Amino acid sequence: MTKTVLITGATAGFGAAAARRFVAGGWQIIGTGRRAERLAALTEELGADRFHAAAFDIRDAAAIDAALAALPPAFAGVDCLINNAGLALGTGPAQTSSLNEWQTMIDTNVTALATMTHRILPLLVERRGAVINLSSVAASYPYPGGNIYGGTKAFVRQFSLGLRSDLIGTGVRVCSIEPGMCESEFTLVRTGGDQAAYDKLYQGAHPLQSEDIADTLFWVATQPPHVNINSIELMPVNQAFGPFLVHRDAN
Ligand code: 8X3
Repeated sequence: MTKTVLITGATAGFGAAAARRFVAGGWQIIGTGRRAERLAALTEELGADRFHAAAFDIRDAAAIDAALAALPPAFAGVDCLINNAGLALGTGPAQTSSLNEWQTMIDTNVTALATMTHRILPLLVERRGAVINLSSVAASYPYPGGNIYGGTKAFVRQFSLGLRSDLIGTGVRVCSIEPGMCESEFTLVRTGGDQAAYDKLYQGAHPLQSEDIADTLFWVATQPPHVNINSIELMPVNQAFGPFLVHRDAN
């Protein structure tokens, strides 16, 4: 039987690359996102028999319910949930950050991810499926400007590990994927569309690409049923860890 993966945030970056990778691997996709025209383009590219587009804002719990209720019978079962939708907003220090931006990150990266997981878990238990959550290296390693973003990703990592405990005996697998620097629209969103900052960040860094993450997601999803990959951290070779910050007073 063809397996079905539900990918949130399928309109760009990791989500779109994962949709392509899973279709290439013989799966069918339920792809969610806000931008209906991008989902329509993916449907055109991948075929309506392989890619079912569900356009809604992941922060709207009623819209999640409506989209799930409207799934065509061929897409009604879910073998794998990839909670990819998420974002970072801003790179400045906490003390000058926008509270609205903090709230948007919490609503998307934490509340919406929890809501979607809560809705899909019963389906995954039926099929002994899998949840793969997109966390970040920012979950484990703090850096200046990471503040709320890192906090939301730490939630995703810890929530994933907690799900493992609760789901024991169901056959449902859970993994937290924790990428470092990856070249994608993520950075344009984070910098408010600053193309110069985007170019500078990646220059000479040979960052991860969305296809690298998509390959990792597919590998995790296709492990034998008795194997659970708890978490994976991956970074470009040119990104590593720095020293602790030390502030020295003038006197
Ligand atoms: C973001 C990865 O390296 O920019 O999730 O913190 S990094």
